[in-house]
Amino acid sequence: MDYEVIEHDVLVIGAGGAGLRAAIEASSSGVSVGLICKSLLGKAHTVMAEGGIAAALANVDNRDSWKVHFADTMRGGQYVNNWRMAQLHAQEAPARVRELEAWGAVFDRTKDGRILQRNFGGHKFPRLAHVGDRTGLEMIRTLQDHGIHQGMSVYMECTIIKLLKDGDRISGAFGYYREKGRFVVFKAKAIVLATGGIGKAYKITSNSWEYTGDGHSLAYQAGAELIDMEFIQFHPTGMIWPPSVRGILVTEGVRGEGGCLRNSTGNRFMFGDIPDNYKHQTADNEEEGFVYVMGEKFQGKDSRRPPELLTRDHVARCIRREVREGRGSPHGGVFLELETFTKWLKKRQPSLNEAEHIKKKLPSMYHQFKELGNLDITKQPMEVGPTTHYVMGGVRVEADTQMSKVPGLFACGECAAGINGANRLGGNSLSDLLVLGKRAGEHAAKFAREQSPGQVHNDQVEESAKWALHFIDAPEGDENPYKVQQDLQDMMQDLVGIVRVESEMQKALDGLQKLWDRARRVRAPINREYNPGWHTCMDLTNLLTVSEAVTRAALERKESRGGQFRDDYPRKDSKNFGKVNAVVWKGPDGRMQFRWEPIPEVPAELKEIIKEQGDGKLPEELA
Ligand code: FUM
Repeated sequence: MDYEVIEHDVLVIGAGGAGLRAAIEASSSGVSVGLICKSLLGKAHTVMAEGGIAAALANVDNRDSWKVHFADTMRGGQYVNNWRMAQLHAQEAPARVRELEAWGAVFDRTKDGRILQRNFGGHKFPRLAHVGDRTGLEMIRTLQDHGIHQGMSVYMECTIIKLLKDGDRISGAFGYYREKGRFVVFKAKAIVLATGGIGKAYKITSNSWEYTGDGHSLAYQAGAELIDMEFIQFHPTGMIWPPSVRGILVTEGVRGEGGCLRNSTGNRFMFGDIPDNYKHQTADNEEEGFVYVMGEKFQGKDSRRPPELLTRDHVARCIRREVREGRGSPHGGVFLELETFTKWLKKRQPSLNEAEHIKKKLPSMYHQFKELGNLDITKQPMEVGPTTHYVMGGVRVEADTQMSKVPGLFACGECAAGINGANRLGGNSLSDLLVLGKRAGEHAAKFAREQSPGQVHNDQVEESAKWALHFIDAPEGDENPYKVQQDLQDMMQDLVGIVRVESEMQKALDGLQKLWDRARRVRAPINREYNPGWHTCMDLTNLLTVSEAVTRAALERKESRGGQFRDDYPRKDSKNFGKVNAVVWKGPDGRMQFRWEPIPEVPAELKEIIKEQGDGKLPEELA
């Protein structure tokens, strides 16, 4: 086989926020770093975290602290999080945000010039540092500008299809350049996976074409374990009309800026759905456009919480219920309007120009709806519905270093798991990727410095190249890769979506077997150049692997918790599932294996923090 060979100490696969932050850290420690982007540098799902970065800077409410952020993250994750990751994240996020600012990120400001923070679902205090509704974009721009001056080499439009190993440890990666289809071998002492999520396994998603679970699947094939794959986050608000833009994100920032959800009768239905653990006192004053739901001691002007800002899993299910029970909007969603809040604001600030205020706070949303939906959000309500946004599950890694069980293989960002437990709070992904991305880069560089290079074995390269080429050359295939992908997306959406039941998931497992068979027969028989059909043939292995992991874990978890809602087990079952993670891995026979693994015990001092922040209850009582 003909292929280029490139050598680095550390190879980072994925160039969104997590990959960039890891690459910056590794580069700045003096090792040679290669950064691989599946598409162009700067095009990453990170930009879809629009509303802000969660960090307890306490600029808007000085009662905030890492302890409150930690407790909120554990509560959001329903106590199946990795406590150590949640602790590191909450403690280190403020420093990472300030560092980003020092590297040139522009943030909206408080009147006295500090970084402004807004409310977001499940965060007790206004905590999201933001730039209008373009925070993820600003983060990528900053990291990219800073990163390219650190001396890393960037390989764009390059896809990795196999991790190479020397015995147990990582020794490199094999892939191809998407344009010409040329093969490339990267030799590396350490690899960081930062490939993002799996949204393209579903029909309705905020994710773009790159998010096919590559890192999850590469790690799984290389012998790492995946955990928590049953927990999928359906963001409550995606666009639903016109059909061509269905799933595109409508930032939670809209609700953070006072947006209200209403059904077809005009009822603000979230008022009727405040779970007991949030409902300490509800100053149910609809006229004022919001309700206090976070408990007396957290009340105050800046900690008002509209019920629309309950956690995403809860809001998404309420929207689904409204639609199913015939109270939806014309195109099958609900309405999200800004008028109630801007009217309320106008009463207090008579000079306010409501339309300009909305355009200033939510510039991208204004343009998105204007251009894609021909709708003016300053005057008309948006139609929104749930969209597959994020997977809490991913590669099982060690909390402090982010290394998986495969020596030299690290993972961070969405493709790693642990920090979010059963459900991620909005804004925590951006701070997670800064905190744990930095740690992954630091420890990958350390690992690389301490190791001599592993061998790249030619038989592994030849086998992968042969596998890749058979989708073009082998005569007997009769399946269209796009059709297989579409059938998978339809099936996952219908049978393993927001609300799940045993019989449907069993059907999905059978369906997955058939899709695996069909995926072996897909072909894209032209040549390697500019052949997206060929790329899809290869993506299918990743998509099917992650879909099987989601389905198997979701079937085993016979309870409802966070991103997993079972209609046949609608309650949390603390006794059986409150202290365990679902683990899948590839067995020696090539089949997916499953086991439950106990979650490490939360240390006493952190239990105390949770108790103090969470109604005097210990995590084991709350899980
Ligand atoms: O709604 C949003 O802006 C998304 C944020 C996130 O997923 O963290």
